Amino acid sequence: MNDTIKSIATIMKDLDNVLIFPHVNMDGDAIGSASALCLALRSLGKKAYVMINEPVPKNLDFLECGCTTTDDSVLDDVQLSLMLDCNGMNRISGREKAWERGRLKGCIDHHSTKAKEIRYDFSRIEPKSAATGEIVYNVIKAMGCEITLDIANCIFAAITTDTGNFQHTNTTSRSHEIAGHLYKIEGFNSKVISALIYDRKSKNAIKMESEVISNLDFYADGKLAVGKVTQEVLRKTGCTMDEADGIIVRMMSIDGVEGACLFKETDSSVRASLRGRSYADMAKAASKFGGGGHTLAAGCTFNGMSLEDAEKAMIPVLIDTVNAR
Ligand SMILES: [Mn+2]
Repeated sequence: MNDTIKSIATIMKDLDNVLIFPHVNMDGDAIGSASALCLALRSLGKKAYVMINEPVPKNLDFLECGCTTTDDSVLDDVQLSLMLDCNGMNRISGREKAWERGRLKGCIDHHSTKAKEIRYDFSRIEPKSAATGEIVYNVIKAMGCEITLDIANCIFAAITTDTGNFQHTNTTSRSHEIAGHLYKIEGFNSKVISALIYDRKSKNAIKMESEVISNLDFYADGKLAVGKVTQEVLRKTGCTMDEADGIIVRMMSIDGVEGACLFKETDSSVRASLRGRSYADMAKAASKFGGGGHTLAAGCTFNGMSLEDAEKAMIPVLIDTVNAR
């Protein structure tokens, strides 16, 4: 059962020391909504931090707003550990110790695949919200906080990234309404934020994108596109894996593609990012391999598996997924 925005706001207003946990491989919604909430809590005189254990991707660095920390012992007493834009322990891996410090555990998320291993003292999961940033915006308003320019930038970044610039089918009138409110904040400029997020790719990243795109495999009469970011591609182009983020968007822009899968090879695992266009249930496909996400945007990780084996396991499932109609 979901707690109401109002009751969550009331609980949060009563707490002084809060740690916020965005998910691993953080995206604009994870770090944007985490920093927005952190800034709002600080504006109420509370101590709050966004607990991370990996660098914030370069194109999202402006969303840190002085909120992030990697220090497990940053607060003496943690009254609340709050999971944001995710709801299971595997999504905050490497930060379990810090998570356990919270006397209360809370969760604000919009992913429909629910983890059951945590007993939250309060939680709100809205699968119909395009971004966790939308829910966080409402919590911030319910706490009576002013939407500062920094908070507005964070919320806008959260919504624009999770809706693919308001193009994905998860976009609702509320996404636009909240964005509309942000335009009224003095100094707010959506173009500036979009340019920071989308227009700071390195030349090498563009080279990597070309390399991956020119080697795509197609299945199911072109309905499924599969790409690979191998360690070799990274070496050859001098890129890091976080620079591969936009490639799947390009794959989805190909005419006739209903589903896309981008494999990302690391030393010890293979991560599959999945996207669907209209009917392909990618969350279901990902869940077959212990992953999850949204219907049209999901992912899973193959631990200790070669890229070849991951492909062998995944592609038949994806062919069925794009043919399921
Ligand atoms: Mn999200």
